[in-house]
Amino acid sequence: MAGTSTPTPEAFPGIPKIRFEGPTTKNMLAFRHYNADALVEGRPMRDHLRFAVAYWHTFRGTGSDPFGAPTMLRPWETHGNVLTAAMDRVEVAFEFMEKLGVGFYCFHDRDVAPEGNTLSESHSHLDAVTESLKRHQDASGIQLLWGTANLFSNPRYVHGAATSPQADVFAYAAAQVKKALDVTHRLGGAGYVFWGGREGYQCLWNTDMKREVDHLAKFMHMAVDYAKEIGFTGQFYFEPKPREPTKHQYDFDCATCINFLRTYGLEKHVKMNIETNHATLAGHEMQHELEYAGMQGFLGSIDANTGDPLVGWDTDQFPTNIYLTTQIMYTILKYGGLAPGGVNFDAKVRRESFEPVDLFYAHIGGMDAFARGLTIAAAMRADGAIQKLLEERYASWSSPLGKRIESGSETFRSLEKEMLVKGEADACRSGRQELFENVINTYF
Ligand code: XUL
Ligand code: CO
Repeated sequence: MAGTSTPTPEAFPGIPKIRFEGPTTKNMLAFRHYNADALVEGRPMRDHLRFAVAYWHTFRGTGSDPFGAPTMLRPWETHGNVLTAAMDRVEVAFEFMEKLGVGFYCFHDRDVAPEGNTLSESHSHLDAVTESLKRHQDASGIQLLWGTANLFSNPRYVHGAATSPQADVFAYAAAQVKKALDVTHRLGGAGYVFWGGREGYQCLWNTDMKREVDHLAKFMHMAVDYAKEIGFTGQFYFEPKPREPTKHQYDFDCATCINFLRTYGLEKHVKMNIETNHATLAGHEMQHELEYAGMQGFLGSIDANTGDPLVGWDTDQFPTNIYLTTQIMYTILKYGGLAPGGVNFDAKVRRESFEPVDLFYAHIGGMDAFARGLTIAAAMRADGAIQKLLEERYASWSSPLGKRIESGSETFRSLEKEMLVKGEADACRSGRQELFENVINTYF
């Protein structure tokens, strides 16, 4: 059990603490750009980025895919009692996170503790692992960015959880989320995420959509009420994803989610957790999703990853594209940052990268890509060239007519009168897309 097991040997022998060595280092187990203490816009990089490791991919990912068996070499994965394995894995996780130097992690209840034969056995497994997580958090200073519940793997959730056609499945999911909130609270979690694993449909003929979406809202209200009851003040997040595993998920994209939250009176309690690969599946750019959430006041946290342009599913690869991370960080800075959210690597090493050291390469690359994105975005903001071009494009809105329209003192009638006199609008000006893109490239 917990405190009584013999200490496990190092899981990553020979891998030292990862340090910032600067862009010219030859050491691939070092940061070239992520310098946690370096100030950007007056704040340390660590506070802008609030990096988190995703327990499910990094410590539970096996490398299996729809065509093949697990490939990951994880020497610490014992074949003993599942709870013992879960306890040992906590040691591995904290060794990894301490060596990497991240401040946060995220988990689903069932990633950290095995499901038991009954709900009460599952609860007690989770309690045991939670106490170990708590001890490791206290010893290392690493914090929980957010917790969540896995409401999609177990066959009971075949038709969804909060949107299941069966009331007792809804009730079971409620019991599971109640417990997940308890442990997130116990661990001082800064947030709690809802991602609708199977909250959607495969066939509209057998689906009462109105009823299902009403139930989802009821479920989230129960969570908000329970959080208040236990004094959990962490931020709730809704994570959009348009499809996969269902063909349509009710949390399709930011616009859909925000409409849902407002329709059901949840808008004061829930913000968005936005994931790059999910934006891609929705037919949006990540920057679009961030901008949409930001302009509506719903920007909360991000799941950092990327898809593959030639593979159609949610491949959740580590982000290495600096253009992408620059777009992300530019928009995040524009809307005042992420805290209490952060940058959670909801990303997995690819099936072919099966050695433990690959977990380090993957996270180091992702962290450096975000650090680069952050510094480039800050340079763009300091310089102001893009902002100036943008202001020029909208300059007519600062003219007397533009100001009168924006302030609400014009009507269709008054505008018709004005245009009948003028006869034609001023000549349109070029959008200068290539110029914008060229200016952006000057920062790289
Ligand atoms: C699935 C996904 C989830 C959520 C948390 O695509 O992104 O792991 O981030 O449930
Ligand atoms: Co995610």
